[in-house]
Amino acid sequence: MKKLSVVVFASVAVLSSSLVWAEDSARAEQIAQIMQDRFTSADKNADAQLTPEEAKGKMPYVSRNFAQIDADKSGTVTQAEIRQHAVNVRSANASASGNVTQ
Ligand SMILES: [Ca+2]
Repeated sequence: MKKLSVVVFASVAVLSSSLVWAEDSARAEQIAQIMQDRFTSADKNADAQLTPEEAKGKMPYVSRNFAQIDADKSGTVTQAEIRQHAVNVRSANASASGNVTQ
């Protein structure tokens, strides 16, 4: 009987963490979509890269953190660099707060 309640508890724990993950993932998808729309609208010459001038005004966060996001120091940022920057910031914040990320 004790074993059964442990199994039930474990299943509930797994289920709730999956639900939290699904919500996070839906939110992440939404954010990714918004980010992509803003990127596309900022990318005036449609070369899939933003110059500091293109980022200015349209993507203020990218504009402010341009040098940090431009990982390969090419003078432009791509969506991949912005995504990678977001991942880096998120894991840095998680380690700072002591939370464990997935
Ligand atoms: Ca561009």
